[in-house]
Amino acid sequence: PVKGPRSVPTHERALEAVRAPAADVDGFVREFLRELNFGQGVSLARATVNDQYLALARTVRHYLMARWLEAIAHQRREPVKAVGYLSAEYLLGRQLDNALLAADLEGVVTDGLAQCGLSLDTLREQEEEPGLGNGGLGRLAACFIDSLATLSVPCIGYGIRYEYGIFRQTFVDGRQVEQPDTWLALGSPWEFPHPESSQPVNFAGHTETFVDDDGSERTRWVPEWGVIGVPYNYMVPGYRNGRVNTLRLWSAQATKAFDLSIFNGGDYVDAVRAQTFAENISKVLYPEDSTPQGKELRLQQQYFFVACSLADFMFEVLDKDFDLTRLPERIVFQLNDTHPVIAVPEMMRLLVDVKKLPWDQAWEITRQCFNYTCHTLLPEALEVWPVDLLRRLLPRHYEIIDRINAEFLADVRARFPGDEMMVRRMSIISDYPERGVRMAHLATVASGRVNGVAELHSQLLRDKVLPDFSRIWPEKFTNVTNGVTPRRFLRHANPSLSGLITEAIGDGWVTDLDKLQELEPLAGDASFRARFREVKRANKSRLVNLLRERDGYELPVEPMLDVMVKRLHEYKRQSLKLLHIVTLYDRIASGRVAASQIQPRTFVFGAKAAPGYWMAKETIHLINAVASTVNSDPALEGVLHVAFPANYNVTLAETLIPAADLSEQISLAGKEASGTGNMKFALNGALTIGTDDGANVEIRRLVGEDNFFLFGLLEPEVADLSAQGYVPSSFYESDDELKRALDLIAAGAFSGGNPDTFAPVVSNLLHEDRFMALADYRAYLDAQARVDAAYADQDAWSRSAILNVARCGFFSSDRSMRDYIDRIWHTDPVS
Ligand code: F58
Repeated sequence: PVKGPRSVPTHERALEAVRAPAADVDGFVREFLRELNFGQGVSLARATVNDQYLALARTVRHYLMARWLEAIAHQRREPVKAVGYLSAEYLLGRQLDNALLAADLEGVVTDGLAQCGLSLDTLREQEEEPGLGNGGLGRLAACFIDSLATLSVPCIGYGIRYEYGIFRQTFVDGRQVEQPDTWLALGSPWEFPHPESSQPVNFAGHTETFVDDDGSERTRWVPEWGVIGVPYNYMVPGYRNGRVNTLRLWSAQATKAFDLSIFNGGDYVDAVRAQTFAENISKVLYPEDSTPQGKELRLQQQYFFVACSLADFMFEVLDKDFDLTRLPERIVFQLNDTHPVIAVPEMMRLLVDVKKLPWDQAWEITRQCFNYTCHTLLPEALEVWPVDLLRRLLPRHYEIIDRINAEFLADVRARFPGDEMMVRRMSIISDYPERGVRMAHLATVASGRVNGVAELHSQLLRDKVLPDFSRIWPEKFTNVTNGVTPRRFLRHANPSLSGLITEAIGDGWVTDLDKLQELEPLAGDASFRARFREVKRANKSRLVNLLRERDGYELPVEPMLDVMVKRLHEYKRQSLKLLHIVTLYDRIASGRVAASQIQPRTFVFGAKAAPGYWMAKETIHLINAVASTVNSDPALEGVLHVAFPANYNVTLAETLIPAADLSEQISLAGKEASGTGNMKFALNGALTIGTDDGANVEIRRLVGEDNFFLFGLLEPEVADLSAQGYVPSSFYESDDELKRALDLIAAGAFSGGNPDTFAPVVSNLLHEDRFMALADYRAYLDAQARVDAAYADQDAWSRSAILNVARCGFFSSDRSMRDYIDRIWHTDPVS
């Protein structure tokens, strides 16, 4: 990489006082027009909406720039410990409004744009959200970096700048069709490329031993090929506290040396092909959710971004000659699931091979620098890399892993002599079904702390996923319940409710969400309840407008709005939700219940299926089929409606969640690690119907059981039923309504009479039903009947909804971050 000189002559330094433009309307307009003219190169009269948006984004950046540069300089100067958040995904959502909110500029910008004859509402719609994540895990990372900046904790988020983020979902004849997400196409005003800080990353080749100058035997890696990682920096502004942290995302580029040699050989076509090959590494986000992809490109991505990130922190952020034995005083890396775990052998390689530290000392340092968060309970979601692949792509790393494992197993044998079964169970390298590296074991061995993401999950992690590890190292395991940022998901997403809350208790809640408790007495105030209902109504009209503009869709919102939005996965049980809807449909269609006796509802689904997850895609097709049948039946008009807007993403969530009355959190107990959508809904005043799973457990405990609709098997009951041998068809046989619902689908009632269309879905439920939807069906319908009864009393419902808001302060990601700091990181904020 080209490393330009960095130092600036002193006389110039004195001139370089970075000053934000004046934060008033005139100051803004001047800066905005300057950006439009000189940055974008157009006059106001000729500017397209995209020109205007880009100029606006750049103008807003200027207001944050001084603080950002200050934070970066401080990081170099002062010996403070930073958090290095290592995550393959950041599901950021739109940046403009977040920046305006953090910098308190919304008023000035609205007025300034109006002076130019422009509207902020139009410009904000121009932004393509960076969808650099799949779902909960990626969104959590985005919430966490927001909270750390707001808490003034120094943090660098490290990740990948995917050229294509999560696919854009469309429906063709009710089936999901994926389109590439071209989020960079119209310009990316929020990023700052820094090619001068590029990092080389190597792959493949072999290792060899040699005798060093000091006579010691050492190993070196002779790689076969390499790429360059170019960092792109993003601002992560704290909420009105003057702190701006950095998110650094890496983009892969071909090395000059690599293609020059081929160019010189005269083969232009091959040279360009080499470039494409290198740049493929950061081309696209893997859209798999819950089950990892064992593909080589995925391992390349993982190693690519952690190699760049470690070198960046150790040799760029810190001085080149920094005493690395003191590294743990300056950084703590958090491994967001196993995707970045290859960082562990990489750090060992840097310390032992490059910096020539003794192995034991390097291991001591490494163990102090890493902690690991697990986000799953599904065994198939635990990453295992085939030994052959890992050894071919990263031969030196494989050797290092092998040695870590050998030393670890020696330790296990010393503690439990003769227990070879235990040794096998715990080994980082498994023998069966093929030789593979169990990344969760490597992460656990190398980390100071291992945490789950909700109380129940952390307990199951200890007892069921990593039981041997928690037995030998009980103190290593801890819980940090997830949280969501109140800035994006309440203050920004729900301005009406925010206004009402602020009027009642002041605006301190935005950074201290526990303050919402002060709303509790107002749940008993009839006029407050009426205003709260008014807010819901306004949020529903906002949603209607959005869907009309976005999709040309007319959403009926008079009825209760019942929402299930999350990735499509069998364990989350969208099929159970469908069985409820089909049963209501059948009750009316068969005349068992008069339409007038049904509590009217609008059901909204939002869900992407992994492109290769066949059953999930069939379920999407079925949801759309049920929607079109239900919505075109005149007898159901004003009674039942099913909407499935395509391409659910962060932006849609921001309008959808504040409008919801009922939040569907219906995974099989013991399968959803935490959930975070559940928190967003409760915080926005929706009541939850949910199982005793993930963070639902804590939500219910906090909001009170009267304000939460619990149903379904408990986790130990699931385990028992499984052990007995679960027979889904027995539930079908013994519940007439369930039988009718499944028979209707099977008979083709939603597929134009064609019984084949959904036969696989029905057959899967009837004969396999891995996630026990049929076992929970009756309990679910009963709970839905309780929902109907409760909703009939609007005033009592509002009371419960307000109590949900008042009691959910715990679910702020600020609190999660404080927990990480206290239990895991031991870092301090900077003043
Ligand atoms: C999610 N995991 C959990 N994984 O399912 C959810 O319960 C939890 O609330 C959330 O993490 C945050 O802790 C999740 O989103 C992924 O998307 C991975 C992407 C890469 C492949 C494996 C799944």
